Amino acid sequence: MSFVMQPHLRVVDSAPERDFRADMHAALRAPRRSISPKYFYDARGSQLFDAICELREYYPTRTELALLRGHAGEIAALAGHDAEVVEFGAGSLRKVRLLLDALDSPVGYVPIDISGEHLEQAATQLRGDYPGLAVHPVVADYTQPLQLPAGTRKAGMRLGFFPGSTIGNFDPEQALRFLRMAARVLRGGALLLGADLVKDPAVLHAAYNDDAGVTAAFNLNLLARANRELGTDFDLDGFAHGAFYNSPRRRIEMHLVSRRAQRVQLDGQSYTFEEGETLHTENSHKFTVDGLRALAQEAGFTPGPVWTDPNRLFSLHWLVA
Ligand code: AVJ
Repeated sequence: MSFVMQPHLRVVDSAPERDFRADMHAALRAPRRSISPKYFYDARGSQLFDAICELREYYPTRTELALLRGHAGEIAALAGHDAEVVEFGAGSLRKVRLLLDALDSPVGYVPIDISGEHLEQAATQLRGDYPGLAVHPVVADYTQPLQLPAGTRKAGMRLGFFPGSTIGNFDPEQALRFLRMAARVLRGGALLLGADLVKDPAVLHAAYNDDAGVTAAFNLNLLARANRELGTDFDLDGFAHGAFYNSPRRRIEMHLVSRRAQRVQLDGQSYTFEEGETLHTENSHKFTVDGLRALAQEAGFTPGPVWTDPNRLFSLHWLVA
């Protein structure tokens, strides 16, 4: 590719950086532009996401934490002793700590994440706090077919953990593919899955259009990251945060909306944006309890207990693999 030849560019030879560059080219070339939300999560983006989780308007994190706390005993009973926890994405340590604290002598923790740096940090912290726990991080993209290290000796069930409604970032077909893969690697065990629920669109709208503008900053950080890592020249003032509920498709869509006609350069190529043209940065699908259970069943799980909060904002599913 031509960009390798450009001496003014800092070329970091890592798979994630190459993917970001290739995916940004593909996004900018396409007539309807979209890029994976996985690129939100550089160091700055992860910080902003943590700030989102604290927002008054953003109910998913605190609701799910309350469900985990409130049903820790039932979850522990279902998991039995000596479980090995496999987390898809090394997300917030807070959630997995709650789970590990609830479980009866968990023997292993296998976090899977595309960011090796993020994984190492998570692993080091957990090793310090859970001396008896075998922590085996796996650097991988869990949207791709996956091999896990052989189960820990004397382990009980393999318990998958996929909190935060991250499953909502997938299209329905991708979600099915992910769940099929999860059912395969967890066979004989179970998956504990968090899924955000369909609800009053005004509540959803507020959660992705917070008054403090943190979600807007999170969305725009994608362009700032591209400028830092890929050498693009996105004008951050030239784009606006756009988030709306697409009700037929039951999803929040986030876009970066061009405020005017403009050009962006990447690796010597110039791309134009018309006023109002967007780069689609995220889908966040919402589920019904029955819809999620049907999807899991289609993927090879046997749906078990479901826990929801009194306002039915969020759901936590026990799915037998
Ligand atoms: C981490 C994907 C579940 O979709 O709600 C938060 C990410 N985007 N605010 C979500 C997000 C905007 C979040 N997930």
